[in-house]
Amino acid sequence: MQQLNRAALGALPPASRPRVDPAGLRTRVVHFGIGAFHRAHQALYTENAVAHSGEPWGIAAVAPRSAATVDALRAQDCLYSVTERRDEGGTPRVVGALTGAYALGRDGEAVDALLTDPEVTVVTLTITEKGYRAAGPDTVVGRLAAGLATRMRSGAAPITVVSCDNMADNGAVLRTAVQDAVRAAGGRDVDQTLELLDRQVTFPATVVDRIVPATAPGDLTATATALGVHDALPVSGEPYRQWVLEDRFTAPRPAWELDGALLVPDVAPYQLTKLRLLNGSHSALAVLGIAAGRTTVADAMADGWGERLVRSLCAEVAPTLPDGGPDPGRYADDLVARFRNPAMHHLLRQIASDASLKITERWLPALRVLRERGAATPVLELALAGWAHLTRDHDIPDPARDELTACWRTGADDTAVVRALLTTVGAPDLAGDSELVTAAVRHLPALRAGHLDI
Ligand code: CS2
Repeated sequence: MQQLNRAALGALPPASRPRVDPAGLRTRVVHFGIGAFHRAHQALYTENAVAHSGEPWGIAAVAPRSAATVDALRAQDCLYSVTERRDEGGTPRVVGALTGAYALGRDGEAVDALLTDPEVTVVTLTITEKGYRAAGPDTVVGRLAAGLATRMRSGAAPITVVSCDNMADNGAVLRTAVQDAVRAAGGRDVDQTLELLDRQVTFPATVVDRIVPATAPGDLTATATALGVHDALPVSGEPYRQWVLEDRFTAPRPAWELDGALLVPDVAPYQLTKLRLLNGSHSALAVLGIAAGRTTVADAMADGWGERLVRSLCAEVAPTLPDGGPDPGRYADDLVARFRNPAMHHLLRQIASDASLKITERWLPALRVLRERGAATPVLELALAGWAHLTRDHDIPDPARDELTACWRTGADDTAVVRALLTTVGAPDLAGDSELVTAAVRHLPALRAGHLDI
C-alpha cells in the first residue's frame, strides 16, 4: 500500500484531505512535544485557523526524545491523520499544519535557528508535568531558555511561549523554569538578558482539553483502510476539544479563536475546573479501576461504579473552585458522557502513568482546601488509597516509582507507608493529617481484595 505523503494527497477521499495546502505554509510556530495530543489538538486548531484566516502559519514540531517519530513524520512529509471517535470507525482527516519535524538532541542547531528566527513568533509546548522539572542543556526547558536568550541578545522580535500542559498556572511555571535555566547558564549579561526576556517574551497560561488515547495497533489498520494509503502516525480523539488561552500575546499568533479557542483575561477558573474535575476524576478512575481489574475508562464507566465515582468526586471538589468557570454540575454531566464513549479505548494504565506528579496537581490542592475548611473528603480519601495501593507493586511508568515502591519495602504498617508515600510526593502536611491517613488506610484491605467501595 502507498504511504501517506504529499504526492498521495490527490488520491485521498475528499473528506480526508487537509484543509490547507501544506506547501503554502511558513514555519511561524515552534512546538515542543510531538505526541498524539499535540497532533490532535494545537495542530488541528492551527490548521483550522489557517483555513479560516488565509494566514500561512505552519508548525515546526520538535520531539524531546523520540527521533523515531521524527523520522516517521518526515517520511510522510509531516502529514498524519486524526480520526474523531464518535463510535467505532470515524473518518480520518489528514492534517497539513506541520512544516517540519526535528529531534531535540540530533537537530539541536536547527531548533536553535528556529528559536531565533524573527518570523517565528509563537512557541507552544506539550512536554507533560515532568518536562518542567528537568532543565539541563539537553532538555526542552534548557534549550528553550538558551534559544530565547540568544534571541534577546541578538535583538530579535518579541515572542510568546505557551505551555499547554495540565498544570495550574502553567505559564508562570514555565516562565520561572526558563528564568532559572538562563541564570544557571550564567554569562556576563545574565541580568540584561532576564530584563529583555521580561519585556519581549510573555508566557500566557492555557487550558487544553481533548481526550486522546495513545494510538493502538488496530488504529493503523483501520486508518489505512479508510484512507487507502498507509499512515504510520495516525491519532484519534474524542469529538470534544477546548482551548482557553490567557490573552497575553506579545507578538502575532494564529487566529485560533476562529476555530473556537477562547481568549480570556484569566484562565484560572477554567484551569482548576478542568484539572480537578476532569483530570482528577480520570486519575481516580485509573488507580481504582486498575485495582478492580478494569482496562479502559469506558469499562470503568460501563457498570455504574465509574459514574458514581465521577459524580461524587466532582461534588466533593466543586466547592474549592473559583467563580467564573463552567457550572460544575453541568461539567460533571458532560464528563460522564465523554468518559462513557465506548469508541475511545482509553487505557487506565496510560492515565495512571506519572501519577505521583499528576495527583499533586489534580487532588492534593483541593484536598488541602477542603481539610482546612473541615469539610468531609471521603472520595479523595478513597482515591488516595487507590493510588497508595497502586504504588506497591506495579510496572506503570512514574519518575518516583522506585522511591514509592521502596516505602512498602520497609515492612512498616500501612499507616506509616501511606505517610511515607505522601511525603515522597511533596505532601508532608497531608502525611501529618492523621484523620486523612487513617481514612485512606481503612480502604486498603478492600482494594487488595479487588472490591470497589463506592
Ligand atoms: C489524562 C489526560 O492521561 C491523563 O492523565 O487525564 O491526558 C486527559 O485525557 C486530557 O487532559 C484531556 O484533556
